[in-house]
Amino acid sequence: MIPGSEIGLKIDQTLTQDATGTMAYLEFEAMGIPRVKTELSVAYIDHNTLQTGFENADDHKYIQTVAKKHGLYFSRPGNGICHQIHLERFGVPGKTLIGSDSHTPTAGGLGMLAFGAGGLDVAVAMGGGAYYINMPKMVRVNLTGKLRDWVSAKDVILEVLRIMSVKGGVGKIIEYGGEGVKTLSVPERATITNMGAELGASTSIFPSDEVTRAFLKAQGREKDYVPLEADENAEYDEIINIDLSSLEPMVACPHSPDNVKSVEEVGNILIDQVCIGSCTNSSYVDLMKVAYILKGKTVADNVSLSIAPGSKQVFNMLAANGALADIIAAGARVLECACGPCIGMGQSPKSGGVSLRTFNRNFEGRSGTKDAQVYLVSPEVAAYSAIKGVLSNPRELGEEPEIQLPEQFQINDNMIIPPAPPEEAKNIEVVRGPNIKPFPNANPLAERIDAECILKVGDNITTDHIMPAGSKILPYRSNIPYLSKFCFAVCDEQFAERAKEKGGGIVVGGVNYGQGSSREHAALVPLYLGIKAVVAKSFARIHTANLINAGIIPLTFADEHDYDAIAQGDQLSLPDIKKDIENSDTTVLENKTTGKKITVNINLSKRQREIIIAGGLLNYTRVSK
Ligand code: MIC
Ligand code: SF4
Repeated sequence: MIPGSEIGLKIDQTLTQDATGTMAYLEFEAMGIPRVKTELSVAYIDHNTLQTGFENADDHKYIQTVAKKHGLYFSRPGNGICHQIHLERFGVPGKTLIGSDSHTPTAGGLGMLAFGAGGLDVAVAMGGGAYYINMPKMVRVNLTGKLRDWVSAKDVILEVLRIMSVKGGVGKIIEYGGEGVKTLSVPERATITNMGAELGASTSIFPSDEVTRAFLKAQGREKDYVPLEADENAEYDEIINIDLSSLEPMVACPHSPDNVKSVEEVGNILIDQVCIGSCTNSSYVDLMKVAYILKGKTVADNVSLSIAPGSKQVFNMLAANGALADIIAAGARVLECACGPCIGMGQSPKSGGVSLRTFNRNFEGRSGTKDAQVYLVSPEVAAYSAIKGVLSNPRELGEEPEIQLPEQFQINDNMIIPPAPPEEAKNIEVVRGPNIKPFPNANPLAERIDAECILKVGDNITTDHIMPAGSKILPYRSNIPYLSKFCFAVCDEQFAERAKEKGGGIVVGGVNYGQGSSREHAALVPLYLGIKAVVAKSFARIHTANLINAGIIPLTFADEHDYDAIAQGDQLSLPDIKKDIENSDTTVLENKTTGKKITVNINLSKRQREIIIAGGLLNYTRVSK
């Protein structure tokens, strides 16, 4: 386990959501394995719940039937967001989990070792194969003290983002420890591990302690409890100290989760919209606090407030104890338990609108309105600002009431359908609607690559830039040809047409290329458009794996200044690429337009090299079978 070297992990549990799940199950089916080999696999429906045509409903049916046939639990639409439900009903301390969603590390709040991955990696894990990552470095975040009134877990992770930035966690696991940990409940810990994804971290994890036991007990799952903590003499590559009692309400300003300031610093800016929900901040206690703040008040005239509870359990409990009535009376627009506005499924702000959201990402255009100004805040800041009409500091509310986790959550798993027993499974027919199209095939690597620099982009390009989501595009997640029309549209509307006309090319990027979501579509669509390689200053973890799985070569500049030696439209060549992928750590990239020869690094393990040479993971799996 040497930091930076590739390691394979045995995976105990997997999860998928519907926007990435359809592709993951098509890939799983292509492997020809009859039943999942994990201890537990769950297929959730939570992203594509806005059904404005047959497409999403077709995908839901496909996933439901595939799950039943192949041994997976199926969480029906309406049951809630995958990460929230997994925490409540399935997560087990000490087990490994991978999910086809970048926020899978949410389960680290329970002491699980949980990673976001591309769909194909999840398919391989369902088939019993190992999950490969580069051995991360370890960062310890020591928490001391206790949060003051109206300061919350969201403010803790925003502070970590302020300190480390959206690329500060790349290649690292963030482990939380210290006396302050005891003061945070499991859902609060989960808010923090959830947004470790925004640090670019491999994952984040909390110890499993008495607080964990109490949570599992309240979920009727005390038997799943095991105590886990770091060894006393554990060594870390980096240590960060945070005194919880020194924190104040924070806000991540447009358009990056690490553009963090205090609410006081930003001041009382006028707002148009407030959205509360998402896998980051939609737990029972979060929404009880929101209900308390809204009780007896009215949402300001200039504000539209939407609230999506994280799960049916949360929603039901708010309904049963009357808190939902306070939320409705205040004028909130209550949405179903799903990702909703977080992934641009409805509630796009007005032109240039200012939106406060309790979510985890405020990338440009993600809300569905290109020029919207999205700020990320805690539920407390969101609710208080919604009634004030301007960004406001909830500490003005005075003393915070004690709102505790219940001793017993309301347990009703009637929206989770178990798999069919093996003998029945054979007869189940998988239902495939017309929206399901075959995925693109990569070809084995050629001796050399000659291609144009078809696009040059800057730093921190997200997968939302490469393959946007939102209500108009997401329904086509199983239709790569259709999706390709929107590839890189946020950066360059002509990109898709140009790539088609020229038969593809090479993309040049800056640092942290491909941060954000785990969507493998951000690799499969460029593959479909003929992209052969991406040359960048550095890459985000999950996207690198997805590129390799798709057979697209990720290369990094040996000297970052050479980024300036390539312009969009230049003719490029990698004359020795195959030979060098086979046995070198560098290769030469010739810029034929300028004549300059540039050294680029090949940071790939032996296994990854074989995958690229075979033309992607599916081809590699077929060949190695
Ligand atoms: C997201 O938050 O961007 C998503 C939508 O949940 C993605 C997955 C996807 O693109 O389907 C993620 O975070 O992995
Ligand atoms: Fe859903 Fe948003 Fe969480 Fe992604 S970040 S899983 S879209 S709630």
